[in-house]
Amino acid sequence: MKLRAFLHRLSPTPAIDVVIDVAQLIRSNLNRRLVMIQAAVAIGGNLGDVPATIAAACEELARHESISDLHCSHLFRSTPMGSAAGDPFWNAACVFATSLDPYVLLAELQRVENSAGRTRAVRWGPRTLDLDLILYGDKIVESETLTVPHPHFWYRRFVLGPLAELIPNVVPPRFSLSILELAARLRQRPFRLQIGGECDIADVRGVVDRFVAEDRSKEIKVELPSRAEPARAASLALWFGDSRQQAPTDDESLLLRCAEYTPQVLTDVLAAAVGKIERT
Ligand code: A4P
Ligand code: MG
Repeated sequence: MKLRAFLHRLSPTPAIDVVIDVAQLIRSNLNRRLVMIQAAVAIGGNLGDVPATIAAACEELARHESISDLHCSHLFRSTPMGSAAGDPFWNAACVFATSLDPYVLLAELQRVENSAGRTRAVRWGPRTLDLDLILYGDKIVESETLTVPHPHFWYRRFVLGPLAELIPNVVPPRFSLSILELAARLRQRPFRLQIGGECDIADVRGVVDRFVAEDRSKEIKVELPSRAEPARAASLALWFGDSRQQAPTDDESLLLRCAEYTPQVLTDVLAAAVGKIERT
């Protein structure tokens, strides 16, 4: 205001107001562009020439005017998660600085998915390209259309493996472990799985036994939750049902709240947590 009065004194014409307004608009736009947030994106696909699709997607993102310093991980091969998932997946990750707001960034990721021929007929079905926003700086977003940090990244080897190449020391908001530590925990053997909540434990054990029987090397040790032995020692704690107060751990990053127990939920979570990934 002081500046406006000063300039008016120098040039007492209405045109000076227009000049000042335009200058302020340019300055606020420049300021907005200067706020760059580091975003982390998980990349996956198992339909078509996925390595070529991933390379094209990374190039397209890197060319975006509001994205800079884009780095991509190596490509990984991974065991498919989900009964309808289809063939083994290719997975990767990229990190970049962006001035896009998280919702605009999500729309941009979906535009790139669509341009790679992505269809959405089956949940967790085979796909040409999946781009999930895992982290957006240290921001937490919880809405109908966007949850960041991504709610399921922390128990998925096919997300953590590639991400650990790029940002090993980043500790995601609400977590007490870094990306590298979260990835290392899933490689612990025996894999200590704690289970609790409103489910039939014998039933759950049956599912785990069938899962392990397919590949003995997974060495999964199932434990019941107990206050005496905190879940911090576990590789993963699953809580079926939503009675928060009875949860067996105070470390939310260890605990997956499965709203409803089905053998498929447990099998999918286990496949993501202990399934093989291989860097290519
Ligand atoms: N959405 C909410 N939060 C986010 C976020 N942080 N990032 C919403 C991206 N999207 C987010 O996603 C469904 C909706 O989630 C979006 O409309 C958005 O508003 P989608 O991509 O259309 O559908 P989807 O991919 O089937 O669901 P989702 O939840 O992304 O699936 P997942 O969990 O990624 O699982 N096995 C292996 N080995 N490797 C894989 O990469 N991927 C999947 C897909 C299954 N099995 C896999 C892999
Ligand atoms: Mg997705």
